[in-house]
Amino acid sequence: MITMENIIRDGNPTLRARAKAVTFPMSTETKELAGKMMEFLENSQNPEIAEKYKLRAGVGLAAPQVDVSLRMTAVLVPDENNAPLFKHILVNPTILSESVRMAALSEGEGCLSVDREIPGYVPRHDRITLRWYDLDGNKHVEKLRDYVAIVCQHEIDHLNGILFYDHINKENPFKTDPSTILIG
Ligand code: NB4
Ligand code: NI
Repeated sequence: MITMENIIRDGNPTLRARAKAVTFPMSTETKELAGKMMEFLENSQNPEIAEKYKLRAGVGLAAPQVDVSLRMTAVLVPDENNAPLFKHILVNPTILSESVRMAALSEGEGCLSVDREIPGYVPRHDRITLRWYDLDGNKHVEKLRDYVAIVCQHEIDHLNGILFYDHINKENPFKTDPSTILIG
């Protein structure tokens, strides 16, 4: 299983690299990695398991965070009843279109690869149209909004070597333009 020891931290050059596209058919090894990434998210959201293995809670995990420079990420966003609202392995995700309207999490963002807390709003597109492939190579296109859209943008940033704090306003971390909506 993936634990915090398998997650690389800010300073490791893999986190700043542009990850390579996954080619199809996917290897058994890469499919197994995808399964383990999703298992990590499930474990991290289970209070008993998270406590036992000292896992930080996560709603997303990108392959570069486990030092595999491939364009693949797991996303597990639960609803209020802890039922999966968005649960997908995104392979070669691409944002096809994005809203002009921006959104940011009111609590800011944290990253499993960044050990310190960095305060500030992270402006992202409020709505995106996302294309991705699943493990079998089937194409998916979905319109995503608000929280789910923000999580997917954080994960896609990892595939491009970008970390959340790159987006925070250096002079005034909590400054956003008036059209940015706050979520959560
Ligand atoms: C990715 C997120 C950071 C901001 C927003 C949030 C948590 C992460 C990083 C956007 C994407 C991981 C991947 C949380 C969390 C709310 C939902 C459900 C029940 C606990 C869980 C806690 F843990 N970020 N952590 N950070 N990353 N919400 N929640 N809750 O997930 O670095 O690149 O279980
Ligand atoms: Ni992250």
